[in-house]
Amino acid sequence: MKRILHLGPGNFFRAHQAWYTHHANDYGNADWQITGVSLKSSTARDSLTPQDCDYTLVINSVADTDYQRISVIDRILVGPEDPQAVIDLIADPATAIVSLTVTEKGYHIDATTGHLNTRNPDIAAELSDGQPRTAIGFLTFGLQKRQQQNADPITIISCDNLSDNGATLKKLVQEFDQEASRSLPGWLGLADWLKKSVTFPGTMVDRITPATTDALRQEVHQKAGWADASPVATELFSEWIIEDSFAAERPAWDQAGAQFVDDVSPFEHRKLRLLNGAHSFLAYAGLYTGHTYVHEAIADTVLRAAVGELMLEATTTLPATMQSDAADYCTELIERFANPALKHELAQIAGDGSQKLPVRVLSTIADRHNKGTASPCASDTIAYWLVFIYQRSAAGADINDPLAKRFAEIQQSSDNRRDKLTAILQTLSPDGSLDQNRILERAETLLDA
Ligand code: CS2
Repeated sequence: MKRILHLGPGNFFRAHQAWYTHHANDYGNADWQITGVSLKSSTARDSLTPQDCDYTLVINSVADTDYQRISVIDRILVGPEDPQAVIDLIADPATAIVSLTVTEKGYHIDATTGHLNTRNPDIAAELSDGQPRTAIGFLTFGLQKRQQQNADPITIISCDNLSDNGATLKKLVQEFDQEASRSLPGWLGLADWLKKSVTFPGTMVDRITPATTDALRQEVHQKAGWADASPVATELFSEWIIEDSFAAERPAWDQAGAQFVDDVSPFEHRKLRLLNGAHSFLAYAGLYTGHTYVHEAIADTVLRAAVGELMLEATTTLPATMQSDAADYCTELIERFANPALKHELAQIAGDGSQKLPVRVLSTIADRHNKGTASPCASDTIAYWLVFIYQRSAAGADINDPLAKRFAEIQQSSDNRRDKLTAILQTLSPDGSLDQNRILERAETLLDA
C-alpha cells in the first residue's frame, strides 16, 4: 500500500483527484490509499467514517447520469484534534505524496507582496508556539519531521486554482521555514533537503463540482440504492494536467485520464482566465440580474454575450500555443456552463472573490494593459463584484470571504457610497493597470439602475 495524504478532502477533491486515484488503482501495480485531513471542521470525517469513507460520485452529463462508488479514502483525520498524527503521516515513509485542495485563501498569501502573510493570526501563532494550524504550517512541520526521521523523497501537489500553484506552494513553504528558523528554538532548516528530495509539481485541475444538497442525497438513495450521507455531484468533463516532476512513486493517474507534461502554465492560464474568469463574471452579474444557477445565467442572452466578449479579451492574453483551439475551448465551456443537471449555485462561486479575482480577472487586465489595451468586460466583472460586496455589506448579510470583517468596517466607515466602493476596490490591491474610475462609475450606475 502506498499513501497519499490529502489536505482538504472536500467535494472538489472527491470529484477529481480521488476519482482519478480510484480508477488508477485499476491499472497501476500499486494499491494507493488516500488519507484525508480536514484542517478545520469535522464534517467530512463525521459523515464519511460510518460508510468506510466510500461515497457516490454522481456524474451528470446532459444526456444521462452515472453513479460511481468511489473507494479510495481509508480515513479522515481532523487536524486540530490531533495535529501530531498529521505530522507523523507526512513523515511516514509509506506516504509518497501530499496533495492539497485548501482553496485560494488556504495559502495565506499577502495580496500586496505576494509573500507568506506572517501577519495572519494562525500563521503568526504557528511561528510562535510551533503548533500547526494551517496547510502551510502542517506541511512545513511534517516535512521537518520527515527530514529528521528518514528523509525519503516526497512530492507535494497543490490542486488549487492558484497561478503557478506548485512554485507558489514551494515558495510559501520555504518562507515559512525561514521564518521558523528565526522564531522557533531548535528549528532545523529545510532548505537543502527541500532542494534535493522534495518536488512541488504544478497542476491544472478542472471539474465543475457543486456543493452537496439534500436533494442529491435523496436522488442517490433512490437511484444508487444506498443511504449515502456524503455523495458528490459533478460533470462528465474532467481534466488534470500535472507537471512531470515527481520525487517518488505516483499512481497511474495518466491511465485514468490525467496528462503529465513539462510545462503546465499555458493550460493553467487558459483555464483560470477563461473558465474561472467567466464563472466569476456569471456569479456576480448573474446574482445582480436575479439568477440562482450557472445554467440560468448562461441562458440569459445579455450575460451570455458578455461572457463571449470576456472570453475574447482573456484569449488575447494566452500563450501562442493556446490560440488555435481557443474558440473551441470557449464553445465547450459555454456548453459545460449550460448543463442544467449540475444545478451549480452562483452564490458558491461568488464566495472568496477577494482571493479569486486577482488570479482570474486582474491578471487579464494587467496583461492587456501592458500591451496598451483596455479590458472593458474584465473590468465589468470587478464592478459587479463591488456591487455584490457593497449591497451585501449594506444589508448586513453574511459575506463568505476572508476579508468579510474588513468589508463590514468599510460599511461603517463612511456615509458616502463612492468612498465605500473605493475602499472595497482597494482591498484587491489594484495596481496601475486598473482603470479605477471607470470601474467605480460602472458600479454606481449598476447600483442606481
Ligand atoms: C469555480 C471553480 O467556485 C469557483 O470559484 O469557478 O470551483 C470551478 O468550478 C472549478 O475550478 C472548475 O474546475
